[in-house]
Amino acid sequence: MCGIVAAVGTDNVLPILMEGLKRLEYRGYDSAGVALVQAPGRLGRAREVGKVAALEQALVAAPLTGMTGIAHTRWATHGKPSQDNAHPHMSGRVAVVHNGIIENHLALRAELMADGFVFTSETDTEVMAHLVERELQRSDSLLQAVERAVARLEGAYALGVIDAEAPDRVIGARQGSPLVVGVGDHGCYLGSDPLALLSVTDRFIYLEDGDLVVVNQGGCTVHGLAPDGTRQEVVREVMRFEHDDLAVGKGEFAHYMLKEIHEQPVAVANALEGRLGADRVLIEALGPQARELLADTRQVHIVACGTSYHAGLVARYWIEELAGVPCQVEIASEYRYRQVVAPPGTLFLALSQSGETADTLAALRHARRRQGDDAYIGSLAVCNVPGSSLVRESDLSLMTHAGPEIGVASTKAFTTQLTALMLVTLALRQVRGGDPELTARLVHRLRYLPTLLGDAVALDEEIRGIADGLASHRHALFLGRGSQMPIAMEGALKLKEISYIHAEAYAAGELKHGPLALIDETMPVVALAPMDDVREKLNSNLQEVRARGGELLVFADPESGVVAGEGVTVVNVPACCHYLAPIVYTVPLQLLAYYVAVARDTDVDQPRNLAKSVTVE
Ligand code: HGA
Repeated sequence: MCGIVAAVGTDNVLPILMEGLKRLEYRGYDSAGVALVQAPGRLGRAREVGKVAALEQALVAAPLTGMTGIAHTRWATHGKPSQDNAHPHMSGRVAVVHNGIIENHLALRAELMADGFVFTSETDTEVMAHLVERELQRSDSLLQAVERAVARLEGAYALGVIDAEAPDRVIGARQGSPLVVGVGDHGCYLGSDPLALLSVTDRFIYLEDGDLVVVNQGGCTVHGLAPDGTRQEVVREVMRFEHDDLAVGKGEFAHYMLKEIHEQPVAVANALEGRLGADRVLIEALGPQARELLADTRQVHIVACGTSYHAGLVARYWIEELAGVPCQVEIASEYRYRQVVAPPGTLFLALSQSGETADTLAALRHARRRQGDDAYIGSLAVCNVPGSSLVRESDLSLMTHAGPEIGVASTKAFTTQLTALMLVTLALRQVRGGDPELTARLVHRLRYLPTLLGDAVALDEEIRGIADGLASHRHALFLGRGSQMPIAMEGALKLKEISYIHAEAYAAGELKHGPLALIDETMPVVALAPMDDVREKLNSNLQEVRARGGELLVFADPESGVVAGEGVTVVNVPACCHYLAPIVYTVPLQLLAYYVAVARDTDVDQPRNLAKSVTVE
C-alpha cells in the first residue's frame, strides 16, 4: 500500500525522507516521489516509476534539498503506475501526498476543471492538490485551506500537504487511512507507520480519524474533529514504540521472508509469554474485561482478509471443538456489505497483522454500531501492531508480538495469530468449564510449540532440495482435511503470492466431486498428513490421485502411514498433537513457497501487484 513520509527539520530532510521510504518498501508499491520546499516560494519535486532506488538515482543526478518535505511510495488504485501519476501531486504552490481513495474525485475534478485547473494525472489524489491551492486564495493559513479542502472529500485518506509560501510546516490529515506523527529531538515527522520513522524517533502520536495536524520543527498541534463537526486543538498521547529497531534488518538471510520464517520459534514464544499459567491460560492477560466478555459469549464471528482469514478458519475448528461455541468465519470485504444476522451474545473477533486493513476495520465499525442493539457483546482484535486502529477501536486486544513483519507474504504474523487464537480458544473453554485435564495437556503442549517450530524450520535444506521439481509447473493442488484444510489454503496462497504459480486448495474428501478431473502428470498435488482421526481417509484420497498419474508431495507425521515411492515424495514433519499441527505444518509450506519462488527468480519480499498493509478497500 501507499506509504507517506513527511519531515520538518533543522537541516536538509531529504535523507530522512528517503530512509523513511526505504523502510516503507515492505508495503508494496509501484512508484516513488518526493517534494521539498527548497526556498520560500520554491518547490522541488522528483518522481520515478519503480523502486525507491530509482528515485535515489534520479536525485543524485538532480539533487533536491530543503528543511521541509513530503515523500511517497504509491500503490496505484486510480491510474496506472507512471511518472505522471506518482505522488506528490502539485498545484501552484502546493504539493500533496495521499494514501487512500477519494470516492467523489470525478465530481470534484469536473468542478475544478470548470474553475480552470489543469489536471496532469489520472489519480483521484490530484483533486486534493487543486482544492488546497484554490482554498489558499481565500484562507488565512495552510491549515485552514486544508481543513476546507478535506471537508469536500468523501472516502478515505491520509494526507501530507506542503505550501511553498509556508516553508516551516507540513499539514497532515487522517480519515480512514493510517497516519502517525513522529516526535523527534531535531524535527517532527509524519509516517504511514512508525517503522518509517524509527531512524529518527521512537515517540509517536497515533492520529485519529478526523484529525488535522500541523507539524513544525519543534513539535506538532493536533486539531480534532468534534461530533458536531467543529474543530478544536486536542492533546493526543505520545507513545513510545516498543519494537526493537534492530529487528528490521535482513541479517544473514537472502530475503526478509526467509528471515521471518526462521524467526517463528522466537515469535511464537513471545506470543505465549506471560499468558500461560501452570495448567491454564491466564485470562487476565487478555485484558481486564476479558473474563466477563468471554463468559457472556454465545457465538463468535471471526472477520479477516487473506492469510488472517485462514487463521480464522483454523480457529473455527478449535473454538467449536474445544470450547463448544458456535463460530463463523467470513472475509471482511463480504461481511461489511451484507445483512449479517448476529444473535445476542456474539463476540466479534477481528484478525489483522497491521491493524489497519481497511475492510476489517470497516467490518469492526459496522459491528460496533450494532453493539447497543443486543447483537454483538463486544469486540476482540488479534493484531501485531500496538496502537493500530483495530487495537484502539476494539474492546479487547490480544497482541501477537511477532515483531515487525516486512515480507509482503505473511509468515510469522500467521503462526503467531494462530497461537493467539489457541489462547483465546482455551480461555473460552476455561470460562465455560471445559474439562481442565485436556486444557492442561494443551497448555503443556503450547509450551513445547516453539521447540517444535524450531524442528520444522530445520526442514529448510530438505525442502530447498525438492522445490525445483515444483518450480517448473504452472499449476498445483493442495489438499488437507479438518483443521489442515485452511493450512492447505494458506500453502496455496503463499505459492500463488510469491511464485505466481496457480494453486488451489481443496478439502481432500471433496476431490472426487470435481477437481479430480484436473489430475494428470502435469498437476502436482501437495498434501498434509498429520496424525489425526481422518488420516486413513486422507490416505485413500491420495491413492485416488496417484491412480490418475498425479505426483504427490506429502508433508506427513512419521507415523501417518504415508509411504514414499514412485511419484510420491514424503517429507516427515515433527510429530505433534493434532490440535497444534496446523501451526507446525504451516512452516514447511512457507519454505516450499519460498524456495519455489527463489527458483523462479521472483521478487520474493515484494511480489508483483501486492501490498502489505492493505489500507484501501
Ligand atoms: N488513490 C491514490 C492512492 C492509492 C493508495 O493509497 N494506495 O495504497 C492513487 O491511486 O494514487
